[in-house]
Amino acid sequence: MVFITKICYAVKEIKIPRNYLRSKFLDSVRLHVKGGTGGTGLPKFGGLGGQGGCVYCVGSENANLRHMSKYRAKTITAGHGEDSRKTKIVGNPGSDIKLEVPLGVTVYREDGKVLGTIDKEGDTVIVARGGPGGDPDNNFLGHFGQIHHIRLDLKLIADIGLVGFPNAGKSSLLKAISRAKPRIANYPFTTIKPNKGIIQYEDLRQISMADLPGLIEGAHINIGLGHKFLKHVERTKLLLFIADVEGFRLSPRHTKRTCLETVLLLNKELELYDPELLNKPVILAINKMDLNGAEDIFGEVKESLSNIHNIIEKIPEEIRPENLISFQDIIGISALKGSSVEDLKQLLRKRLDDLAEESNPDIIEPSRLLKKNRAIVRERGPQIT
Ligand SMILES: Nc1nc2c(ncn2[C@@H]2O[C@H](COP(=O)(O)OP(=O)(O)OP(=O)(O)O)[C@@H](O)[C@H]2O)c(=O)[nH]1
Ligand SMILES: [Mg+2]
Repeated sequence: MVFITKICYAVKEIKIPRNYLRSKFLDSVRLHVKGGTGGTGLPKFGGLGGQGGCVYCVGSENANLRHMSKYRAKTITAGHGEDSRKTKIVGNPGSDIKLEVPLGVTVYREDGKVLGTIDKEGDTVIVARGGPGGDPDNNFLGHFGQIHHIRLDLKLIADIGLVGFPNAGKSSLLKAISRAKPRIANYPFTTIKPNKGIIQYEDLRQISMADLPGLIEGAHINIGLGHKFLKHVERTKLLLFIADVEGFRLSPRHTKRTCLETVLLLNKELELYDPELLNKPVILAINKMDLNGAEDIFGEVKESLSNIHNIIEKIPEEIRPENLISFQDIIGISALKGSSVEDLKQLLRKRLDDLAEESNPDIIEPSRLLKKNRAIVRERGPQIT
């Protein structure tokens, strides 16, 4: 009896994860792949076995890692090479398998070696080679193909990454600035998976922006959603910090953090995740400027940040970052009312254009460009032979 009661209590204690926290977003998948075996040759007639098929990953705009989950706990095997026969002396090669994967995927092998990255549509990485077919070099015996466990790790490719505490208004800004329709609500962790929106300008220029789940104090020790999603800002060109002008308080049990403190904490969390991230250009947008007294707080925060090296000693150690970010711009906005959102939109474009110019200094002279283009057209165009 005691035993049964114990079991009942044990069942009660198992925590069932809340449904809404079970995100459908997948950013890492492990697969088992195998190249096809080469066909056997025919020594009597010098016949060659067909080469085994290979397994490739190919970049595709419409693919998503969820599609890959059907391959879990299975081995993806390419076709085997055909054996050489009296009636067909050279065996056919085995069929290849092309796995469509989303853009932004890095392919790792089990030993951690990077097999390749997929950034553009059609980018291809070979993940398991087929075995060679039987020929005189291998005594006409076909070989096995490669077998690997591979990991597909997705990092969103976006121009701008939104970083901020929960409830700061990241999703509201994405909604105001692009045509994306993220969920917005007045409680922390409304966003539980990264979203991407496209900002379109009048001249049809497009810039992509990634909205990430909120980051909180202690994310490096896995508090909140932790650092799990920060890898998605690694491949962005520019970071946009969003801070609530009124600061943040997770619950009455937690310390209230002012706007300036949240900015410093974001700086610290990014530094603890990867100090390299601090080398990216960062713009700070202070949101909810429509609230009472926001102008005064904005002025104070701006003043403190311009003078931060002098006051950093007075800041408590638990929120003090070692390397301070120097913000390219500090702007006050109201994502809800739309004020200054247009200014921010233009500013983001300008900063990205400046970055593109910096990283692409050799501008080709127009006459040389014409020559180069003509040569390309000649190579590819119709030719009379
Ligand atoms: N007054 C005011 N409220 C705003 C503004 N921007 C957003 N809010 C409100 O702030 C709350 C949180 O907004 P979200 O856009 O969901 O915030 P978030 O940063 O995406 O939050 P998480 O997804 O939880 O990390 C919502 O109730 C919004 O209506 C603003 O400019 N002014
Ligand atoms: Mg959100």
